[in-house]
Amino acid sequence: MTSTEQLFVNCTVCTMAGDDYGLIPDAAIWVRKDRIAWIGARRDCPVNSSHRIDLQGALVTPGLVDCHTHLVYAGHRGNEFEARLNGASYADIAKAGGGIMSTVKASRAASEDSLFALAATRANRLMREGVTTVEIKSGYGLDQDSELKLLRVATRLGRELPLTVQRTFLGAHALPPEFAGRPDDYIDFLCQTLLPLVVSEQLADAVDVFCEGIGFNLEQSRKMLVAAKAAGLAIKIHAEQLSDLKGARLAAALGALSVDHIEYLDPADVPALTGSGTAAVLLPGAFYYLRETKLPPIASLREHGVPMALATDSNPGTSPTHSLLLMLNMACTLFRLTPLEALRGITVNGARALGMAAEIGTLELNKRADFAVFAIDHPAELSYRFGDNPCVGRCAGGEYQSYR
Ligand code: DI6
Ligand code: FE
Repeated sequence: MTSTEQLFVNCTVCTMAGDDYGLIPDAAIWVRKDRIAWIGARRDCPVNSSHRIDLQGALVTPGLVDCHTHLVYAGHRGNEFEARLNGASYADIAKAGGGIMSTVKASRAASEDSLFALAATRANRLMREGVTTVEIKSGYGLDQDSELKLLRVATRLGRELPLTVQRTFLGAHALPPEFAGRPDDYIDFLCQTLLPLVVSEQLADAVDVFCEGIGFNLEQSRKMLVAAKAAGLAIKIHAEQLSDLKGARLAAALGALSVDHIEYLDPADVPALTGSGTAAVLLPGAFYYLRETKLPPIASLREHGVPMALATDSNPGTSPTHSLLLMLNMACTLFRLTPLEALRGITVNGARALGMAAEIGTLELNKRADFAVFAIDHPAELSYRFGDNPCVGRCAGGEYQSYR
């Protein structure tokens, strides 16, 4: 075996391929460069090598996928959290310049280097739990230079960290003050001026839009997503988070990779998500933090076989967390997902929500050598505990790091 070949032994593998966990006790994983060259029961392993890594009886899952984050931003909103608990309303806070626009102000003022340092710290917290792929949106710039700056930071994170980064252009996150009262003009600016620059600099893999009463309406969302498709980018949507504007139907009809939040998605609209392969991305962190009570239509998503992904929605306003493992417990406790469904949500279905299922999300021959190592006996323990991190090692593209 050469130095780019490693044999991992003495572990239970949870492949997440097929209808169950895909458990292989006393397994071996042969990694060659950044690929899985062989995986199965150690007794059947075709290679015997001195360059072996003993995982000490740990449980190995596919590398975790956080398929919805807003990791690149400056400032925080802890003051607003305190104000709200002292009785201030969202309207009071917005009037005082709070909310998304306070994060936009801080992000516009921050340098690319300082934004990189802030986001890298957040990404490292996710990686320490076993995350190997993360989706990162823009959306706190809302002008040409700042949106490009945020996307350059996201691109740099993927280049400088042992982490796969999928970048999403979310210029249609909120209406900036320069376009106050003129949302249609802002959408035209995004589609005709900013999107072409994002594409020419190759700064995004997908485009997203916040389709909501406090965001953009259905027609403005359609315009943004149609322009994104015409520019050759994948599309996603923040839909039905606070009301039912039929954004999920629109995005699925346009072939979106995912429809995200969907607390207010009408169960009767779920069949419209099938056929296009669109994944539903559940975001229990924002649901919990906003003390939302309207549950996503989980039973209908299950009935119609819509892949359910799960993500942190890490952002300073409605989901200020850097723990994807916590989302597992929240998905089970708040949304009543089973532990198997929840773990699918941050592995194989997280990969689907990013259009990366051929590359990652399960532990199978020739997939990327992305896996997480946990000091637990059964995968359900990952959802059972909350606020705990049993990750003792992580392999990203064949680069292994032990945390023991
Ligand atoms: N939905 C959300 O919950 C966040 N953005 C979005 O589209 C809120 C972002 C923030 O409050 O900073
Ligand atoms: Fe979000």
